[in-house]
Amino acid sequence: MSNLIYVLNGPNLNLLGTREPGIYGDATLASVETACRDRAGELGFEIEFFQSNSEGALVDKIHEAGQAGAAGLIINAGAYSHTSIALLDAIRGTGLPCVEVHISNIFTREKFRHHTYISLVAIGVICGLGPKGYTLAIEGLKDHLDRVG
Ligand code: CA2
Repeated sequence: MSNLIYVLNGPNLNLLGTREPGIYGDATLASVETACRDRAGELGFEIEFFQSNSEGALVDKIHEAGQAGAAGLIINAGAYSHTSIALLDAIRGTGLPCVEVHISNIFTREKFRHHTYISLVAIGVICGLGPKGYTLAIEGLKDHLDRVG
């Protein structure tokens, strides 16, 4: 089985650590990437880490993960989580196990954040635990792969 996990980030997450620390904390996306690589390495995985503000670029990256035969996907699609049937279809099309991550607790925020399309195909959803959610997602994905392959 592949040891490659794709960690994908959607719009505005490149701004992490620069604004709105009350909601998203002060970690930068670069520090999230480092934490993901470190934890994945400890568990025997490699990471392809990607951020885009463009929905189409995220769809293309999901296709790439499928074609690469990745072990799985971790995705924080940002606001596209709440709007994008295209991302839902792309993830479903890969057949890869996917863990959805949100830094903030989307259920204590505006009602329009309470629904996500990606949760319809995710094996699990982590939200509200800050950037720690990404490394927890790696652990959850590994447990899933150990159980069901
Ligand atoms: O909590 C999350 O991780 C979100 O996916 C973040 C998205 C938001 O639209 C989702 O509802 C929940 C927004 C990301 C914006 O990130 C920023 C970080 C710092 C400064 C400004 C934006």
